Amino acid sequence: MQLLFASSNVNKLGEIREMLPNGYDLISLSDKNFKEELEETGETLEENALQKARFIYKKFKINCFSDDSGLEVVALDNEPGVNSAFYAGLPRSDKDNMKLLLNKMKNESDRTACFKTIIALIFNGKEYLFEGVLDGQIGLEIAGSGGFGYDPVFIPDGYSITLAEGGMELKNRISHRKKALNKLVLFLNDHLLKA
Ligand code: ITT
Repeated sequence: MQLLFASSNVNKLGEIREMLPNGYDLISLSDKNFKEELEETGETLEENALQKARFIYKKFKINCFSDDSGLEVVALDNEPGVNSAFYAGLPRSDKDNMKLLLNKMKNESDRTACFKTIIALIFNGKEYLFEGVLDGQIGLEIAGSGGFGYDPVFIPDGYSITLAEGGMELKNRISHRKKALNKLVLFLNDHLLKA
């Protein structure tokens, strides 16, 4: 069965393809020759993920899913959330985003935060949401060079190093994205068994 991933991000595509059960053929927006940027105008990760999946489902009429992720910091009322990618404005810069975050957090003792991924799936016309959360703390300074985004300032619960210091092996094992993906794969496996 064909399953369309509403993203052009090749790293995510490769990761998901490796995890999917045999009965699914994962295709991307590039396979459909679709090159436009998908709109994300929602106020929550759920709204954005659904917005992208609905748009793509309407256009191509095949089972599809999309994802949206972000960092939520308790002391900042769950900022940057949906604004994670462009927190410090344009041009998009991970360094500037982290500097802004650390600055806003400089007098905060509660450094609780989490990374969250929402996957929206439209499967045989029905909508499903899968959530993955990684709990942790915002560090006092930027540390490590692995990963991307806010990895150098995020210390997962149970660890004393940032995700950027832990490297891809740690990230792929415990990440929010992996957890949401696991739930999607369980759902798809279940459907293959029932088919
Ligand atoms: P797309 O092209 O697929 O939209 P993206 O980089 O915008 O990729 P997401 O929507 O998944 O990625 O995440 C939005 C932002 O949230 C991302 O740019 C980072 O700043 C932050 N983020 C998400 N997942 C992260 C992770 O695993 N580690 C560090 N930062 C992350």
